[in-house]
Amino acid sequence: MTKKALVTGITGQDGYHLAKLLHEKGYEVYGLIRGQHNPKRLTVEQEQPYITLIEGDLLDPSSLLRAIKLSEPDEVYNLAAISHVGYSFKTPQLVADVTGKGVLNILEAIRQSGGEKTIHFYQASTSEMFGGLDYNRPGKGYDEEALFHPRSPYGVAKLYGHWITKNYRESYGIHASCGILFNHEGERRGLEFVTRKITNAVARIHLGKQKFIELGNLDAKRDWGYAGDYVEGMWRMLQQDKPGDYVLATGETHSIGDFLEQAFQEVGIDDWKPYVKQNPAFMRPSEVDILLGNPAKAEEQLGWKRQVDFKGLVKLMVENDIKLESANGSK
Ligand code: NDP
Ligand code: GDR
Repeated sequence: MTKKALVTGITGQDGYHLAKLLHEKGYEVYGLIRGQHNPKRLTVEQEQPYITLIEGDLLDPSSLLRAIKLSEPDEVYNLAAISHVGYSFKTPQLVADVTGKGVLNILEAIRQSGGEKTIHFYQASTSEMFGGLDYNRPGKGYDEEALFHPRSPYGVAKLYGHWITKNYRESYGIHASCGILFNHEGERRGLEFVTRKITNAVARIHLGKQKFIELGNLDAKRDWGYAGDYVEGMWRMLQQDKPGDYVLATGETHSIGDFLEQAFQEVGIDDWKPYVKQNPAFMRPSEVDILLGNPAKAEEQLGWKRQVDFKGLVKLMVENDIKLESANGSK
């Protein structure tokens, strides 16, 4: 029988990749979309016509119950969130409601629909829950047992989402898994995140449309993988007999400076410094200095491994942005 999946956050980066993967695997895919006039709706309808869109919002529990009743899913992937760490310092209460309590709202909708014994649930947890401080920084990378110390309203809200998911697993026997995913990027990454901001600027500088880029902290290090690889790991978690928590990461870490160097080299520029200005507006009140993940459990138990490496990731993003910016004329 055809499996059915409901994906929240369908208009986001991961929503795109996951819906594509599920469709290729033969699923009937439903996507939760918010707002009475969401400008991204048309893009989804044009690019992924196989998705059935259902109106709803993580802040509106009745809309979540309706979405579950309409889609009757075998699997629910909760990707929706306010996901920008810097923005979460500016709207901390909204982020608590959406990124934190929104997880409770959807878990309750699953229970109230009577689906707690049948639906497999995925929660999009994050490496931001670790915080990258000296005292809890394991040498070989954060794994599922590492200590949490979130450093932003976003990270704190995600930690609530993580624990309420585990609590519903323990309390009600829901097949609920948390993917603790380290940064993953790609062609669909929002322009507000540092990798895409850089690759877009590099493309524009290369094409003579822009002279420099303004960034915040260049020293932070991240474990960057490719989003297309990571959605495969999400799916694998929900195919297990038992639910669990899994880190997905590459096991490598690079600074923003390293990313700049690699991206500018793609267009033949060896010294990136003349093209980068630092602007305190992009600094955060508290920073996560370094993230490095240890994906050993996912590799062993799920047979998951990232395919795209750091160099390959930067290359595909720069090439994609050159293509998009070239098609865009002189704007
Ligand atoms: P994006 O920011 O690209 O997408 C977020 C999605 O959430 C959008 O579809 C957005 O819809 C939706 N959304 C926001 N608010 C609401 C709401 N109130 N009700 C319903 N939907 C809402 O995130 P990504 O695709 O990058 O990430 C997916 C998930 O994984 C997020 O939860 C993120 O926090 C988490 N994560 C991401 C990582 C990464 O590196 N990308 C790493 C670890 C975790 P709209 O278009 O209408 O705004
Ligand atoms: P992050 O991603 O905070 O790791 O969260 P982001 O790309 O926003 O920042 C990464 C690092 O780059 C530094 N930085 C800048 N960041 C942005 N956005 N813009 C800038 O101009 C800039 N200059 C320097 C940041 O300070 C930071 O150190 C992402 C999101 O997808 C989360 O939802 C997800 O949970 C985590 O990854 C894992």
